[in-house]
Amino acid sequence: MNPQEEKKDGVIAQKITRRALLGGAATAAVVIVQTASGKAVQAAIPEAKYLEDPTKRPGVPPGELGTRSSFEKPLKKISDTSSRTPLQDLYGIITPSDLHYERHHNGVPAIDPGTYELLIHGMVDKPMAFSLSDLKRFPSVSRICFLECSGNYRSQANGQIAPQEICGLTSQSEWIGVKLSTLFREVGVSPKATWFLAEGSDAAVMTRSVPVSKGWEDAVIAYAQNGEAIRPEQGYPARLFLPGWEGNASVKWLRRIELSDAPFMTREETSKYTEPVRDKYRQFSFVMDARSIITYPAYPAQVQKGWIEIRGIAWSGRGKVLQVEVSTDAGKTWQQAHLQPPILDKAHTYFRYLWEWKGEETEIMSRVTDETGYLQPTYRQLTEARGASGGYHFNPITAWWIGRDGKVLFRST
Ligand SMILES: Nc1nc2c(c(=O)[nH]1)N[C@H]1C(S)=C(S)[C@@H](COP(=O)(O)O)O[C@H]1N2
Ligand SMILES: [Mo]
Repeated sequence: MNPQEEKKDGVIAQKITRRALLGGAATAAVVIVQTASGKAVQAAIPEAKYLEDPTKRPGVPPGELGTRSSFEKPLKKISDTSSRTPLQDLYGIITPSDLHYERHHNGVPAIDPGTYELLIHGMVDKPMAFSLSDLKRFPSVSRICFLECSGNYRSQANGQIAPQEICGLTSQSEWIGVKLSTLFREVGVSPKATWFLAEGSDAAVMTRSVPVSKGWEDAVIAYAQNGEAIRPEQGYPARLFLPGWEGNASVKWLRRIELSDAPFMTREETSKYTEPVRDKYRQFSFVMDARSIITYPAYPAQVQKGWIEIRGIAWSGRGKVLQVEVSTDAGKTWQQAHLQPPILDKAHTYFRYLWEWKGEETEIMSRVTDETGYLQPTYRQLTEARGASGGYHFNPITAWWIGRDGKVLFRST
């Protein structure tokens, strides 16, 4: 093919200029192309790639299930009771359902949707059992929210640790279901009821006490996730979903809700899911504090000198993200990052900050402020306030160290 012909084709011509401007592979030919403003410029084109004829290789026909490109291999990182979302491989705010983190206290049960029932009883006028199709007959609601385990922190001296390992126990989906308040009205919850027990039907029979006020406010009984039935790993056929609250209380494979006037003091809220604050233990600390992390550049990425778009996610269990600041000088100065819409309530929000790296050794980090004015703390502030490092609800600013060779490593503080 004669490259000169291509100057007639606006679309291809633009691709050539972009490629040439970005200075990719070795170039063997030059073509005159028109820029968007109509100016004629000379652009070099990488010959071999450009001249290949795709009509000689018919593509794969459509299939019943789509596939991920074989060049892309994002994987969850598995430990025995959880698996973590590869945050460093993702874009935007929705976690592909098959990459949603998982945390099971005793495995994923197999539940038949045909015989599934959710019982609501206790301090109610009329105890009722809802089948899955009963739940689906009520008006539905959609929430795009993060779900985060309160144990979502890992610190290691080793710098070869990716965002996934530091905080991959957070993921985001569109959750569809019925508002719990709708079911509360249906059964006639007593005005004296202040807590409810949520019980799962997994082998762990996970139970948590939740304030009734959360049920009236925004709790959802979710049966769908990102356009399809909720996945077995996420609680098929239905789970409790509590926007902004620690993942543990969003009981999966939900089979029973019991209304009461006191918390139930289950194992998950006495021996677990409480955290040290000085010499005391904090219990029922449901809300997830604001947090952010740079997901690019981050280990295992390696960067080159020039312009780099720093990217990451920020979120808060208390509402919307108000601002994200980025530091490229180890926290000495902070610059405002751009928040990429949509900026949703209790949701991962994507942020970007354009930075020219000149090759110096440095540390980059992000910090979020949520709409309540809460500012993400440093590791030191957290450990000073708590009298302990790590534990549940640990959301420190995360730094990435960049070496002169462009290697990016986790900077443990
Ligand atoms: N029934 C039941 N619900 C459960 C759990 C469980 O083991 N069993 N794990 C909890 C914990 S600790 C978390 S962090 C979230 C994880 O939800 P996911 O696996 O959909 O990410 O579910 C919670 N709900
Ligand atoms: Mo969790």
